[in-house]
Amino acid sequence: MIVFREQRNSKQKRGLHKILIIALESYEVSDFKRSANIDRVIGEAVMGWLKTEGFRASEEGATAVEFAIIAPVLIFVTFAIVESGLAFGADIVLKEATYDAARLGRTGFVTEESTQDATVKERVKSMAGVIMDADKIVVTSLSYKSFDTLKKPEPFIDKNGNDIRDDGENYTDVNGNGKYDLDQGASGYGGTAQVVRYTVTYPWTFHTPFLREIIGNDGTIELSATAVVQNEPY
Ligand SMILES: [Ca+2]
Ligand SMILES: [Ca+2]
Repeated sequence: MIVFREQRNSKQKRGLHKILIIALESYEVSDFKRSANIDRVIGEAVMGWLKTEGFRASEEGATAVEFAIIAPVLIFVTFAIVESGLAFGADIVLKEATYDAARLGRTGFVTEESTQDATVKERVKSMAGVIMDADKIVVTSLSYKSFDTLKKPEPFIDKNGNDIRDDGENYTDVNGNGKYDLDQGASGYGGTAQVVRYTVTYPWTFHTPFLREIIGNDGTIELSATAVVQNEPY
């Protein structure tokens, strides 16, 4: 637990506050899209502050050293909080975009001189693109004849009675892709009154170094959203 002692000059607190503001101001949402270097942003903010007022006026060497140790920790914790908040926000935005695109998809609406695929994807990307890189958003959809068959495997004749489909056992190629599938959904947006499951994913990347260490995978997590709708009888 890090606590500033009250009797100490409040200059340190003001200094930290100033560094945080400088760093946060220069570290905008758009930086996440460009994979900005957070080390550089914080480094420049600290150096900028030290140059202007820093410790030049401070005569308490020990306090200065103490502050120099604590400041980076507090700054990184602050960035971790900001980054986590942005990731949660992005997750909510992605879910909203997915629901909205699914609602659009169920009407069969197609933008003039476009396709349904392009229309649906454009809706997701225009909504979620405000906080993430639209080019990295992946939209997939699978259609089913009814809710009963949602995510169900293609039916097969279980000759040897082991409850799994073995090579050579006959099956019904529901989605017509020429092979047996554990999910019988057909790629696309389905026909009239069919059930369609929309899935949207995004590789969200954290930039704070110690957060990246904790998360692993180069600081990238997959945000995912799904929506299931039944097409209108168009
Ligand atoms: Ca079998
Ligand atoms: Ca199949």
